[in-house]
Amino acid sequence: MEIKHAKLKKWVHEMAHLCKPDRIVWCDGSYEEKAALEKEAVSTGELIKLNQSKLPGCVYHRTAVNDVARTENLTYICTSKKIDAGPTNNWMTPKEGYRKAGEFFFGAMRGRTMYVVPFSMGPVGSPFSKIGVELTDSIYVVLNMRIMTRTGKEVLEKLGRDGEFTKCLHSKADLDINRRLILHFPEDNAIWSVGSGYGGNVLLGKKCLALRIASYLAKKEDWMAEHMLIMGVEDPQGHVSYIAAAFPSACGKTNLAMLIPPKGLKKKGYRIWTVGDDIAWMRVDSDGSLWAVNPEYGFFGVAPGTNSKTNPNAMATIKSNTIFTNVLLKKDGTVWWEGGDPPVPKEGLDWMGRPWKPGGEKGAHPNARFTAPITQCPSISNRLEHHHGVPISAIIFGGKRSSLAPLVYESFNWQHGVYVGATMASERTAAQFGKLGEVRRDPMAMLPFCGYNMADYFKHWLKMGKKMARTPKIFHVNWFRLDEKGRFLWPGFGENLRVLEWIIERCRNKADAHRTPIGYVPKLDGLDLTGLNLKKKDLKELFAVRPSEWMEDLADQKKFFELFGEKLPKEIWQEYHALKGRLK
Ligand code: GTP
Ligand code: SPV
Ligand code: MN
Repeated sequence: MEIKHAKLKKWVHEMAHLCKPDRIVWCDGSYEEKAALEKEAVSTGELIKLNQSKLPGCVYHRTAVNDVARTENLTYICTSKKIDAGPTNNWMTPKEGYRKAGEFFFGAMRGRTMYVVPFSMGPVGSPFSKIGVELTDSIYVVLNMRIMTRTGKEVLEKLGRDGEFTKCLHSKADLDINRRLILHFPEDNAIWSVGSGYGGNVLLGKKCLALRIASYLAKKEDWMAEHMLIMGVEDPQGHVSYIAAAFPSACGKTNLAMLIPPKGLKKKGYRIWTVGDDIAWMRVDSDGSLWAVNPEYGFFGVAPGTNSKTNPNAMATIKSNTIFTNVLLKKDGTVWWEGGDPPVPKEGLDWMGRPWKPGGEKGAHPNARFTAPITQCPSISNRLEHHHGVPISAIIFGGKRSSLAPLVYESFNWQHGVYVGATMASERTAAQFGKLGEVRRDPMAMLPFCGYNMADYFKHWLKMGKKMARTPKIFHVNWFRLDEKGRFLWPGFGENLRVLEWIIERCRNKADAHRTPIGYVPKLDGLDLTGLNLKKKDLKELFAVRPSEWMEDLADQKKFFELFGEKLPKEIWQEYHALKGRLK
């Protein structure tokens, strides 16, 4: 392959000089290349070929035992000034970052191949897409990037002789957690990740580029990069409303994006179209509305809990050409996970490769994942390749809250909605290292993904609202409220469409609501609950807004907001005091 981009060639050469690979391979994205890479990875044990008659094109991978989720404590924003990273990010100067990680990268690819993977986030050639080039010594990463992004020759052609690209360097090195760093250099448009082989740490187009670097670019260039699913809800008249929803990691984005209507609502004629399940890039278009594209091209979804009842579209998507990571490997060369389709296998090898039998430890890691092409999803939207994306009618924030937040509420206006997003909180899941279940503040589900000072990020949200002729309405949902016995009050999954129906009707001024201190909540008979056996008492509890609990939450919000000092926009404090006033 002839490389016309002089800067790219020079950078690849310099990085090879640092990492010292035995050889450099430029990936062209061809089918032959994929087959050869798979063959090599199978020969070294990096991948296991699954049963090709039952799971055609599927392979299996296990990560190192200490490398199963994003390591937020080792993730840094490297800017010249600390204030630009803000109080919620780990920070180093670029100089220190390059030096520290440089030591780990030095010679790390000896005896290995360095693969050069050009990729496009967003359709190749769309004016809203961004190009990156990832250098990696992991075939697993190359194969995942081929699914998660648009890769190959066309991307290099698009880049031309001098196109802008994000420089992404990855080496698994020796997978040592003490020599692991995930560094972002927004001022240089560069990412360095070393010492890990886990998805979010190493598929550099995803969280690192499409959120951390992109959020920084978006602020500069007046657009938004968000941790949001995008879905179309087609109503019985055939009108499709598009929704973008931000939930923290492992809080239900993939599931909502692929929802299948429950019986009662299907009869009415609802249908869901999936645009994206994790990341949204949004701009104000010439019509003054907010438009969104999904920069990714695949799903890197949580396997446990996924089955033909909870998410039939996901199950159909992962029947072929899928990479399974850290799930249970069955005797017949197929896979399973906790909360997967029955029957529970009688035996198998667990995610660490040890013999497994039911009743003991988990067979799959709770953060086990599948990587699957988005084009295989039965509910895929026909707007996927559309360069302008889809117009957004509603933005939804949500988290895992076992109490406090009602099933759904609507903010009073954009500024109040930004405050609702900024005060999001959620219980910690298996998607990141740390104590499970602990409630942490996670504004807009972006706490681990905002590439700059979050106070400036709130300012940016407020500013974007002013740029729009029509702002989407902003809602908050909570599928995870518990009863006194610790059971979910709301059945969730497909039934969530009942809440989406109310949301869309609110956007069209067609549904009634009840004004509470925190926002508009549906009336008790406001949701269509046909076919659901929900007790009146539980429904009341789902919609309950308790001022004393909210006052406690306000105290926690205050502590969080004070981290930002003078930088926090005054509008956020305004909304905080207004809510306090309404609660009294
Ligand atoms: P990331 O890929 O980490 O960003 O996660 P995500 O937000 O896409 O989460 P996902 O849809 O994969 O769901 C994570 C877990 O939440 C799974 O175990 C689901 O079974 C569970 N879940 C999803 N939706 C619901 C729901 O409506 N109710 C309940 N109770 N659980 C849900
Ligand atoms: C998340 O943790 O939010 C994910 C998975 O979507 S990862 O790519 O690992 O970040
Ligand atoms: Mn995510």
